[in-house]
Amino acid sequence: TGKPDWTAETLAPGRDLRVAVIGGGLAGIAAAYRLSQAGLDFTVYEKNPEIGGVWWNNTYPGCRLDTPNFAYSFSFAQKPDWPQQFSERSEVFGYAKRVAEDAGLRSNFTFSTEVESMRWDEAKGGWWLHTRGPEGEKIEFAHVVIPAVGHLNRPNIPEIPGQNEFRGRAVHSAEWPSDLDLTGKRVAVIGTGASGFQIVPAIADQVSALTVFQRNPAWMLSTPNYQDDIKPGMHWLLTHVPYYGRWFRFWQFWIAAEGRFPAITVDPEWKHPISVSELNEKLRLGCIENLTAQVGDRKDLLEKLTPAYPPGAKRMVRDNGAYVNTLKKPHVSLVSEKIVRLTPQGIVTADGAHHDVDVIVYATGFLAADYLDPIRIEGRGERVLHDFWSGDCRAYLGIAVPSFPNLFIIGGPNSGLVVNGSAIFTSECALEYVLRSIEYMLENDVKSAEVRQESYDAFNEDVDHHNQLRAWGTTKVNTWYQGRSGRPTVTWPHPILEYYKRTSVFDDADYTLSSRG
Ligand code: N01
Repeated sequence: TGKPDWTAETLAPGRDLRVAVIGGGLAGIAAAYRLSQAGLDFTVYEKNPEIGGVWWNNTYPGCRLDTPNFAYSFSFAQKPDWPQQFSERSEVFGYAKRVAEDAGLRSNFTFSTEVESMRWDEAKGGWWLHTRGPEGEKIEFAHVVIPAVGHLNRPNIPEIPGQNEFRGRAVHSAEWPSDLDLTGKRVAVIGTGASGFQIVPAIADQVSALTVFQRNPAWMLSTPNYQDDIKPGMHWLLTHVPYYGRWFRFWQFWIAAEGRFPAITVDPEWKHPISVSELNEKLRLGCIENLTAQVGDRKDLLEKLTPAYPPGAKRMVRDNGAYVNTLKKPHVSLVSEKIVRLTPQGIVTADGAHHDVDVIVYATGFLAADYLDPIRIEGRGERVLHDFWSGDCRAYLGIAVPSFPNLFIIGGPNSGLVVNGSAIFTSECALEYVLRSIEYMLENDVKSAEVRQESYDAFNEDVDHHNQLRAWGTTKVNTWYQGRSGRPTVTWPHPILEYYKRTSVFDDADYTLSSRG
């Protein structure tokens, strides 16, 4: 992806084309960067009081990247001096903030402002946005809207009987209170995905007792060096050798991440109760070997921590050994019994045990299935996006939806590299496509562009078919990348390069276009 070789003024002098971006996380910052390079008039609406999205929200102890930094950073703002391969939250947040500030983009952001609803206006060829911010409700107009809200922005707190009776403090991982002091407390962590996995070792030494409630274990991807400094000499190479950073990024995408792709691909001839192919089995056995070495004589842990689904069926966690070491500590216990209810003093599990706790940490993930909720989006013919999707979000290239003209999503449905890549990369690819769409609209005096149903259907058929050929498509296991029907709604099922290729061309044959004249 790169700087647009056009500006709004050169293509359509004097044309009023306003763009609204929803979300000021990393995808929103990338959008702001490119829109500003193209000289477009735009506003980014951000519900938080600060830039950064998930990196602003998530301040829980131990929060860090689980995708290598050089891949998880903007192509246009490469940073040669990441202190670690998998940086801590403050480092990533600081980077995002600096990129926006150095490019002078802050003034384009409207903070603490939520877009509550949007309605398409056929006559004007654009969207009315109802926003709520510090100055109350406002109605604003944009010709093009770019939602960049991500999938993981609304905490999921499961309903558990007796929840309101619990007298201690209960917090969600993504809403960590700055005044929460866990010193000497008995703490429960519910959930063992990426967040729980990072929180457990980070708080263990502070608390008097730690009980980890696991429903399904996550496969652990051995990453022994994620807390170490980057290898000696690396900073020098990145700073002094021309294009070394680009080469290194390429290596991380196409060799390290893409290299994992065959191991998550289903072999229809392969018959095994858990794994989906020979390479997947190799990966599974490698993970088990690593786990076996870590648990030592704690065979009870080996049994509890070994997943009964293939690796890659849901996101694997980055493991530097700290999690299992923590579980082995005398004041830490791992409970795999089902939680049945809460009491004023703690948690009751299916075996009848009562676990007394002072604090419950819900590391229970996000409401990802209702993508773009709670924004009510009413398109052409009064079609409402969430009714149209019914919990199964879809979009052509993850970007465009029939009946919703001039609405271009980045980081949208089925564009995510959740097992083998970086969300920033696919967001930048989608953004490149959106910029090409706007370029086309300006060049051809287009008022509205609505993706054709046939292109949308063909795209969805293709992703649905190919998702079934991946470990996450064939396995019935809970993940945040399924819609309500169990259909994978987040994952891009092809190699990384394929998304880059498909988003590098805007084909007007995919759209119904109306002109301004
Ligand atoms: O959420 P999750 P997360 N009772 O949905 C359990 C990104 N991320 O916040 O597996 C008991 O993965 C649930 O159990 P099960 C990353 O992409 C990145 O951890 O469904 N347990 C699971 O264990 C990640 O994939 C970083 O059976 C319940 C856990 O809660 C995504 O965010 C760091 C339950 C939820 O796991 C989400 O991660 C953190 C219930 N009723 C997160 N309901 C980086 O480092 C749910 N669970 C970049």
